[in-house]
Amino acid sequence: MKRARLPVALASLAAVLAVTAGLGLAGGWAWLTGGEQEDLAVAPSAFPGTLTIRGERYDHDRITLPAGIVTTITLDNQDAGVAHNIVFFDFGSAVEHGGVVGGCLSGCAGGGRELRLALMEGPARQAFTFITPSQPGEYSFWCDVHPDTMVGVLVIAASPGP
Ligand SMILES: [Cu+2]
Repeated sequence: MKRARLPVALASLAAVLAVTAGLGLAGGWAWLTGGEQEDLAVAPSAFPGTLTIRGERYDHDRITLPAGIVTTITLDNQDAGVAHNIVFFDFGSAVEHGGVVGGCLSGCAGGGRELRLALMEGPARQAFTFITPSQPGEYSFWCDVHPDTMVGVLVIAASPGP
């Protein structure tokens, strides 16, 4: 029964994303993560792909993605005249971290593999493509300039069982 309902859930999800794209993604994401999780089996990969910064805040403080996939996130800094970036840490909190996550394929600072973007003064956008960590768990992220207020967690979901 669950499998038969999946296409409906996908269609609903697409509709929700289409609608929320014009209304502000934060509300849509809250709706997606607030309930209906049993039907929305695709929710772990439903992050809309753009992380917006406004008023020295990320519009998502929790990004859930599957393990070991190639994905692209666009960082959209809308704070005019204010420099921001994003960096992802290996484990633990942003304060007690174990180093920067690797796996960046393009768009990261200095062309390196570390998942750290160069500081950019808004308004500006930067897309970066990376391989998500293979190890499920929580990876903190922050802005190097505002580590007290601009923090969040990248949740790497375990791959679904057979
Ligand atoms: Cu910042």
